[in-house]
Amino acid sequence: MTDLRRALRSLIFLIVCPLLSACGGSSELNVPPAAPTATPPPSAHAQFVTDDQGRALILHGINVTGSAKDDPQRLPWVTRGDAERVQRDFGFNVVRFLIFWDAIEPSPGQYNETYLDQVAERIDWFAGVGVYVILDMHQDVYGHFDQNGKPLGFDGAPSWAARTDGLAHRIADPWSLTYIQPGVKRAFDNFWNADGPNADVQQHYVAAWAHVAARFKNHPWVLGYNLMNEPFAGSEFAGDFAGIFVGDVQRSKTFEQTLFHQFYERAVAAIRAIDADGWIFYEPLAFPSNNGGASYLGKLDDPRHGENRLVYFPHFYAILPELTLHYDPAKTLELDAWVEARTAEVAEIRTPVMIGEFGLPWTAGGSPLGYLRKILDTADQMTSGWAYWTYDPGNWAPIMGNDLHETPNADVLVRAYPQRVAGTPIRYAYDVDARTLDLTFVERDGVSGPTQLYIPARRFYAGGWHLEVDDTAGSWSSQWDGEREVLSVTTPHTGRLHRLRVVPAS
Ligand code: IDC
Repeated sequence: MTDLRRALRSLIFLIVCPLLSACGGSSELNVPPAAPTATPPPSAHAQFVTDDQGRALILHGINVTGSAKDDPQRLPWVTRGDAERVQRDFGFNVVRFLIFWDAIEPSPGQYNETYLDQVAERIDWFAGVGVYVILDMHQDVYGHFDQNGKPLGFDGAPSWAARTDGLAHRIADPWSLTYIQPGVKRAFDNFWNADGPNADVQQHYVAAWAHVAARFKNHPWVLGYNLMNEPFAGSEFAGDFAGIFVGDVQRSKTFEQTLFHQFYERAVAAIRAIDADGWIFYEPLAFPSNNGGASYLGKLDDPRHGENRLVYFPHFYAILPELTLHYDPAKTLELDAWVEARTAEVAEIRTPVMIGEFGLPWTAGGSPLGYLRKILDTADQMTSGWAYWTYDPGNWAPIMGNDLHETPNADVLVRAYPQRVAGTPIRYAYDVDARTLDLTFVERDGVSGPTQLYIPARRFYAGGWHLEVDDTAGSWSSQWDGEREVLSVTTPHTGRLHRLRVVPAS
């Protein structure tokens, strides 16, 4: 590793069919068939989240919303109209919906059903337009207040569960530096140390999850549960602030493999006792993984019968562009380190992976849109999808202003993609310049229903588009839903690879 790379690693520790009413075979072109392949090539895409018909789900969406952190009721600002808009205008099929422990359990063992009712009402808005919801138990710097009511961090735990043992803490700038305040670290330590005098804290958190799971387990559009946003190692955090972070990786590694791993296993077991089928999302320690550092958490067990339904849910941020608000496309060290680290981890854990957060203001210098595209291309190559940060009007978002007009980020976040694949995707990719979507997949036993492609026809294909299919057997068919802009393609059961391609008609 070069010195520069090491220094950076240390730093990053911290921180045409639409014109025709029906999209029948006549509008498609056949391309030469691929050679039959008995064994699909190895792929980082081997594992996928699946729908109730066994189809691989590729999820594109957005976080809803950062603003909920400071809302007295901990609710996002969005309306039913926004739920409709994320599907109609942006083609999203998922939202990562922020929920908060302090709203769920304001006093120990007392759950706020009114809050959960309000969350349920909003989930139904998204469900009504066919958008899945991942419930994200959000925290940033542990919680708003410590046990004495003194400001501690930004959101998350109720004050009764924020045991700082009288250690000092104050809000720092940028906000994420607040994590290294002694009182904040202690609150996390008291959370992780599940056998100590504060064992009740984690027990309550896990029980609160079981309560939430009981409430939502039968909801067909609640895809699953994200156990904790951006977990932080407390005093085991590998680093300290001295202008630059110098990491003690071994300490952090030990923590991840013991207390942190055990916490996840407890939370998974508690949810599984209630809900055998919901997908359980989990994040690596945010620092250093957000910015390209490795995670040593290792594989988690899912006690359910059948295939694991755990989803690795890291965030993808690069510190330099975020702090300097400038992205130089020639400097991709941090982004490359992230890909390297996540690829190695996914190869070990064999779990679906999805990016829970990423983002940058479109007003940043250099090439902010290039930054987003690079992450989106990466996501196509190695994940089941992503959720952008965040649906709060402003420079980060695809919308801004009182009239909620689109920002330049919108045209980048909207991409053609396969939403449901009737088998296992081997490869999918959207070429922004050519406006071409490629999908290769292999059939899988037990899967029913068509493959569904989202094609942003109104936005990007004014001249129409063509579907190219490499199945010459002739038994494939397709149907275009112009309102949702979703193309359903039924491919013949040939037992081999299928290739679909969407290209602009002009
Ligand atoms: C940010 C919000 C910002 C707020 C801050 C602290 O955008 O307005 O002041 O949180 O509450 C994350 C976190 C996510 C952050 C986001 C952007 O998960 O909550 O939101 N971010 O900074 N990790 C890395 C970046």
